[in-house]
Amino acid sequence: MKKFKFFPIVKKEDEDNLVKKNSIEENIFTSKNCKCGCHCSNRCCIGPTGPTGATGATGATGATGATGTAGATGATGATGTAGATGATGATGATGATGTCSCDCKSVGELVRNGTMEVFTGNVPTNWSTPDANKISKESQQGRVHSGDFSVNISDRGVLTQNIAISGGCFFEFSFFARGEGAQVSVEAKVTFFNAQNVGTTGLIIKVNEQDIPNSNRDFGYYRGITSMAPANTTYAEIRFVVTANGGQSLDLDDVSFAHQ
Ligand SMILES: [Ca+2]
Repeated sequence: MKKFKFFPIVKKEDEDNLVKKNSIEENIFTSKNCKCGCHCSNRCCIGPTGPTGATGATGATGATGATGTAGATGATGATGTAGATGATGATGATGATGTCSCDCKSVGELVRNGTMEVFTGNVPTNWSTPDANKISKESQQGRVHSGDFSVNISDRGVLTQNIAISGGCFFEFSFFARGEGAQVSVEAKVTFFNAQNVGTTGLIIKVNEQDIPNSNRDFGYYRGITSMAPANTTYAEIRFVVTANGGQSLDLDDVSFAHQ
């Protein structure tokens, strides 16, 4: 019986790999045992150095360095032109209510004992006279305007009162009077005085004889407004001067002086 020898089947791909493997092993073998210029010319190991390759790409930018020291301050420049005026601001809030410091503000009645209700001797308290014999307290019915008393002033009798005031104001002056007889006249005068006692007339109310009521329970009411007291006024004087004939006289009551 004929014998058959079996050979392994080798694929084409395996043959190529085998050739490649042998070639690599051959080169390795050659590199270990040969040097260029030796007798194994057909198996020389390494060829000459090739040309330098192209320059590689530029690397990434490095980190920023530290900030340097500040330079010296430069010279001041010229002043620029003024800008346009700005718009007006909003109106501010209303301030607190002020207090009146007006010296002419009324403080009420300024005459002391103008009602002639209090007397010191023959003279009403707070009033003055150069001759007390011409002044007397009157209490008869029909001869008193109000209260219990009036003051009686005989011929050439004078009755005054000084009242401290400030200048620059107007004042209202008034009184009630009756004649104890028809031949009685009276001049009532307000004079403003400064610190040097220099006077300025502020008001004169003059009532002639036969013009003053002289019946019982019948008084005349006289009233006037002064001129403005000079700025340097320190006090006002109220002065009554009576002229009467034949023992006649004037009954006076309820004198008033106040800021107008
Ligand atoms: Ca009286």
